[in-house]
Amino acid sequence: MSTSHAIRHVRITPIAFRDPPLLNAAGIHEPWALRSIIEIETASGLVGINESYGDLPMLQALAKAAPALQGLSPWALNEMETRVAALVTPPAQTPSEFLTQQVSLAPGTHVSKTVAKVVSAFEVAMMDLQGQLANASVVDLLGGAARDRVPYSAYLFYKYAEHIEKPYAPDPWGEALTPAQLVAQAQRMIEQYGFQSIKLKAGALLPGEEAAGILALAQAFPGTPLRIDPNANWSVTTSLKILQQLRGVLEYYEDPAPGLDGMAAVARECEVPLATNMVVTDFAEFRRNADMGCPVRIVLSDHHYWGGLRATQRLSTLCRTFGLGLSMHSNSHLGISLVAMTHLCASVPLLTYACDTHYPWQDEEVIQGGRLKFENGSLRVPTGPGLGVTLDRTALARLHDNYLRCGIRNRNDLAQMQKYDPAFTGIQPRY
Ligand code: GKR
Ligand code: MG
Repeated sequence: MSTSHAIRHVRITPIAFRDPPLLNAAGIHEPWALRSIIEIETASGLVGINESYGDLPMLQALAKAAPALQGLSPWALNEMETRVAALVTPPAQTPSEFLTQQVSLAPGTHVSKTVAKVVSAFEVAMMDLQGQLANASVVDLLGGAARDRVPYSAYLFYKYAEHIEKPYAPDPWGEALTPAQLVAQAQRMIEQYGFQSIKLKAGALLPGEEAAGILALAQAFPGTPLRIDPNANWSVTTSLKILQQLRGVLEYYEDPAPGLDGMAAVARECEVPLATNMVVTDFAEFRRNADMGCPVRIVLSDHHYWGGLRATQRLSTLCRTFGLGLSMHSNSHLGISLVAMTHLCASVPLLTYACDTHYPWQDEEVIQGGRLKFENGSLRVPTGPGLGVTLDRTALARLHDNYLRCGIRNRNDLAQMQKYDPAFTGIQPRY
């Protein structure tokens, strides 16, 4: 390859965008969600882009790792991984740090995943460059499309009508704290996006209220696959009690109880498959699940912390070998992440369920052309070179300005909830 395509510059721009007051096991979303936009530029002036986490430790890790790319060919992904690992491998964690992270809902803050997260952040931008060089889309670089569109699910949240701080006008979704409000939220989301399956983020209200929410959805949307995800905020006993109430209604049961041992205890009494983005989050944990006879039957992957698109393809092969299902987890994100995920999901033959996405909860965008359009709940795989999307520089500047002014530097759903309820401890499992 001509050296003119060697990487000569890496730009990381932190951004913030409006995020509604969504409730979860850890607390509540802050008014602004953070991400980083990665731009990798070659000496020839091509720019590969990507989107990743925007919390301070991630920004620091990206900055520390950026020199690893200097002079590298955009094709040299393996060399990039070796260099990144040498630069950013974190020190071993104390047992208490490790435990805190096991229950964290924001995988972007997991120190143990620093290398995987940085590799992923650079890999996607380098593949965007590769695509521009080869005039091929990322899905083709990944081996070609197994499907031309990727299905997503309606990701429902209990929520307040507005943030306590009121930094901008309330979002159009309104309050959702009762079964009727939840059904209205689902109706609105499905009408707008055409989703054909529904996930409820639980672990926020009393478990019985959340079970009532699922039962109301089952009645309102007969035949639509339903999932519930309390993010390990229920004990094994509570998980099993709620399972009884939801018998015959769930497509899968996502992270009801804490830890792989907790999940295994639930699995012994449960005919519904268990899914996770909390206890199988890397290859070592995959092995532990396999050693235990696979109590978790569905892995909800996320290329942002599994080590990238190619690593997730390896995970998909493993899932096939062990007879496990595979789908995708999400966090608050914009279109570049959604498009990268869509290329990836189009490339894996094994994609057993519609993927999660927070996209309907966002109303801003950083790519040219604005918000991406879903058709019947699915997103078409872009066909242009690389990711097939480009940065809207005016929007990038505006979202960076949000970041500079919002004052948030690390996502903290617990501290945010304590503004509403100073007695809230966030200790899990709460029920
Ligand atoms: O956005 O509140 C949220 C979710 O709870 C998110 O943080 C989780 O990581 O969506 C995720 C999940 O499925 O656990
Ligand atoms: Mg989950």
